[in-house]
Amino acid sequence: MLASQRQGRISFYMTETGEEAADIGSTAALADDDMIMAQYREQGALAFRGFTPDQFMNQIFSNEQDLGKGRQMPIHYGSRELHYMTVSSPLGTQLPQATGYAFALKAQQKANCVICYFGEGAASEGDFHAALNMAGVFKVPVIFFCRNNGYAISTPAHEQYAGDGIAPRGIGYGLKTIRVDGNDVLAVLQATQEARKLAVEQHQPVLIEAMTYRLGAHSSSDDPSGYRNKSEEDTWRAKCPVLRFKNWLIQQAGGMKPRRHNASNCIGMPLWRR
Ligand SMILES: Cc1ncc(C[n+]2csc(CCOP(=O)(O)OP(=O)(O)O)c2C)c(N)n1
Repeated sequence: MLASQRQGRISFYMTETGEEAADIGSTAALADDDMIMAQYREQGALAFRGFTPDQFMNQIFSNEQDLGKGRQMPIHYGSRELHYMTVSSPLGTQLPQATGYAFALKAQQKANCVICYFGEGAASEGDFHAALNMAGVFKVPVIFFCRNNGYAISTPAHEQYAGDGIAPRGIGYGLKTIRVDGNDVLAVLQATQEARKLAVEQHQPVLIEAMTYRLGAHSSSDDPSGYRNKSEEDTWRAKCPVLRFKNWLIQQAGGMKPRRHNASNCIGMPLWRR
């Protein structure tokens, strides 16, 4: 899809390289009819729910089979059938919407929850604070899932906030809060299973902060070599969640020695470095 953008076939694209464990591991902990309110970098969650490669293509090419009928920019996916709210561009809008949706689930006495994905950059929006405060006060079944991937486009996390990340804000608003290694798919799965129990069985809103790294560019309009160096990227490439899970599976099978990950065998190597 990124190659299609480079060939001029589509206008825009965004990858989630390096963050696959965060959204896929968390969505795997949910019921199929729990609502997903995504930011834009969670196509793994949608794929996990069963959105097909053809459906992704239909959306990014804005053709007549696109569920949004070509009204949205590429990557603004949505599926009523798969309980995936259509992505909207203004940062943070999904956060208070998630609280409201969860409020309705509670009012209707449904045994479901909402998961709301967002980045650490979006957590600087006022909507983040309104959403968490209302969720804490009304005790609604929502899981706020922060992908702390180190950057908001070119702004590094240490310029985004002066405190200790996003997790302490959950405690401040009276939410159960979990910080997890976002590159460990099994840890994310377990954390979200616990969060779902709290949300659905006790109407306890939960904040999960998954620590991860955006290995790719922000979008097809971005070139990260302008604001970070290759050695930093390589440090995180070695913690690639896909390779970690692969090595774990091999170990479970009592098989080959796990391989270290390096730039030459990277899955999803960014195009601008090829
Ligand atoms: C209200 C608003 N302000 C600014 C933007 C431009 N913008 C789009 S994505 C982005 C960075 C968001 O970073 P983060 O929430 O950390 O998510 P990530 O891209 O790292 O996954 C910005 C500033 C926007 N879409 N909406």
